[in-house]
Amino acid sequence: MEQRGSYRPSPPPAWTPRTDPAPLLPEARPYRVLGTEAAAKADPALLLELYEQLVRGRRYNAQATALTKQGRLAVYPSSTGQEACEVAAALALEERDWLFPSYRDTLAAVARGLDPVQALTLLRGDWHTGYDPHEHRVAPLSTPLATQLPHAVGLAHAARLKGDDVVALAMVGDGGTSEGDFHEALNFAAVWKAPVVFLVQNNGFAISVPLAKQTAAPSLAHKAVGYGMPGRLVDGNDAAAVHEVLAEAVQRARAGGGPTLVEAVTYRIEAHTNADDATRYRGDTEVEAWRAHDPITLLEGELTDRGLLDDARRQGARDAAEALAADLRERMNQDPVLDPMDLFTHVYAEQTTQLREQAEQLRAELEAEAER
Ligand SMILES: Cc1ncc(C[n+]2csc(CCOP(=O)(O)OP(=O)(O)O)c2C)c(N)n1
Ligand SMILES: [Mg+2]
Repeated sequence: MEQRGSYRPSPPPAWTPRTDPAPLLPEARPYRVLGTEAAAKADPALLLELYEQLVRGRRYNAQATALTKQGRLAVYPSSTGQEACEVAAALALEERDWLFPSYRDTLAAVARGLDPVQALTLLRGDWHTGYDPHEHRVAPLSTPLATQLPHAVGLAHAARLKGDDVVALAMVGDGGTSEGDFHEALNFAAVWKAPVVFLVQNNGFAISVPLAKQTAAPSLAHKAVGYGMPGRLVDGNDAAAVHEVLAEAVQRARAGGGPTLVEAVTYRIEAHTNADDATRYRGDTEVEAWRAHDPITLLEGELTDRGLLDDARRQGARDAAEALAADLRERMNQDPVLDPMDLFTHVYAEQTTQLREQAEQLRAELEAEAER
């Protein structure tokens, strides 16, 4: 900087250069693998596994949506169109790692091995989480936006302090990035170099609110730079690309390199949930354009092109998906046996006075009803 005159004020005394932002910047365009040179290097076994899981996932979404219409499921936030993110997130982790899903990420939990019916307990309104989070290391599906993120950071940081080789992958929506919890989680993850990966599924909407009304950032991946972690921008419908980017981020976290923020650009094909009418805030043209960029079609094209997918294998994937749907249908059609008093257990280690009073009130009402 050019000096003026003879006056020489000193620079700010405590300032030292910090992180160079350039290496943290995300790609200018969503990273893609399918149909590019990079796809030729991808492991055929992995591509086939991704494909089979995508087909199963799409069928699971359709079946769960049908169950809402039959009154067997209270609500289902479908991830149709977003299956590549769901499946890649599950497959990028080792068994010992932890997944922190949001309410839209049932599929990721199922792809990680969770019982398909147990995964729907919360959305059925039956019980608390409905599964043992420790069994498959899947945290409860989180309905309050972004609250799963500080939990993921806490678990990852604690694991690092204990010397456990564990990475946490936390999933959040584009709308969730406006929450204070998002900021707090990313800030401390970076300061502590916690082994955590943040996957933002930018599906265009937070219910009816489009991304343009959500943020003025150049991209959601750019937010990473402000926290001092790398941001990655990936085509969220390209299963091979999402898997590659997440696997790299997981590896980086495991090696002590700290967190990464991944923005996967995708689209919510269905309405927000069965309780929402998406035609009130978006047009068919947009939906059709995304249908033409379907995650299953994209991967099927690559596999067929490379001679990796024959008719028998394709049929096998469809049959497995049908079997999953049939099992889901059958078990979800059985009436659950529930004790309303369970509402009050597993809330606090020590019951509060208010909860005790409410429990007594409910018990009295249930007894009175039974006598009638
Ligand atoms: C803390 C909090 N505020 C508001 C809501 C109500 N709410 C439920 S879903 C949703 C939209 C979230 O959109 P996004 O994060 O993009 O996820 P998507 O549903 O698209 O997967 C809102 C505002 C909530 N669940 N939690
Ligand atoms: Mg969204």
